[in-house]
Amino acid sequence: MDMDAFFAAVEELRHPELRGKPVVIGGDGDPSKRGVVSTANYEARKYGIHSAMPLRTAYRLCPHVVFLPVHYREYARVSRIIKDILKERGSAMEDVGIDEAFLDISENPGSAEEIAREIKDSINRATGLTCSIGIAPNKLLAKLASDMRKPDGLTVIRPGEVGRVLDPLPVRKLWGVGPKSEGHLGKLGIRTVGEIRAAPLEFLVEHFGESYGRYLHRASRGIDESPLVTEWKRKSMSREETFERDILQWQGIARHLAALCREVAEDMREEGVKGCTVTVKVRFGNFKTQTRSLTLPEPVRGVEALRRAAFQCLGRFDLAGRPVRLLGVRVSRLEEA
Ligand code: TTP
Ligand code: MG
Repeated sequence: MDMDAFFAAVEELRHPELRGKPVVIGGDGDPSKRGVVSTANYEARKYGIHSAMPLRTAYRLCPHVVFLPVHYREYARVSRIIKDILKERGSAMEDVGIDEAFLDISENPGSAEEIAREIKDSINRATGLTCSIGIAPNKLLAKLASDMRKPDGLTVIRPGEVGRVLDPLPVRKLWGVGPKSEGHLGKLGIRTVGEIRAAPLEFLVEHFGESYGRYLHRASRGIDESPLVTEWKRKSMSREETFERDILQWQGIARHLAALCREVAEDMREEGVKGCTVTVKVRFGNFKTQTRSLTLPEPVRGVEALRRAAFQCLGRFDLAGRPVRLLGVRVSRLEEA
């Protein structure tokens, strides 16, 4: 499930007079100042305006766009309502970002399409907003499907249709293919998912390395066995911090991570627990959220061991050039100290 033009849609609810007008949400809403587009509504996208574009450029493309500042707390409030609706309707939910989640409905009775329709109705009744839902046998395909008929879409990819649906798509549509890989694939004459699928595994491994080459080989066939990551289970202790301003400098991130470790270690000491798994969560400036975990042979309890593990996790994020908006530390698999 992915909400449609999320920040803009929430603002349009708060300001009904905006309906039908091109709207851009970003920075403090002043296109003469520095800042980028968080999102544009579908009206504004007609002018070529999109997320991450400088506000100034958006203004140049369409001077009569209505610019509004980001009211993150309001969007987070609406997001919680939506996630609560989802959680009640599946056996597990993976929270991907402020406007996006995976829901496991494989154990639900009834048709998946009917469940999706009911979810769309409930979200719309509770918030006044529309979302797009993709139904598929795995996360990779469900994510693709959710994006295929935006806004207010509902798309099903059945196991037998994978080739027909995937083959014509540009490579960028595959999860994990960014602009860099797109360029690299393009130089090899590969522009569609079908063309990746036609490439031999050895060819992909030769050009993209063992791990990513194999990933492309599988993903182009719609194969994905990754489980839902239901983060922040209750049997854990965690602390997180959203920054006043996104942090770009590694030193700043490191300082906050160390402070969070101290707090979690203190919480653990007070509760008299220790735990084996340490997880670091990073939410980037674009609100996409990732976690990296480390499970140790011996449970950690002191701040020193926790910090070592957390920094090992931090080292596994690709932080270069990506502003960080939130940092979290969690210790799970708790037992009594
Ligand atoms: P998206 O789901 O990528 O975009 P969207 O919901 O605005 O539009 P769509 O209908 O295509 O799904 O992102 C969700 C919200 O996250 C978006 O409303 C604003 C925020 N965001 C940023 O702040 N910066 C970004 O670069 C992106 C991509 C999103
Ligand atoms: Mg969205």
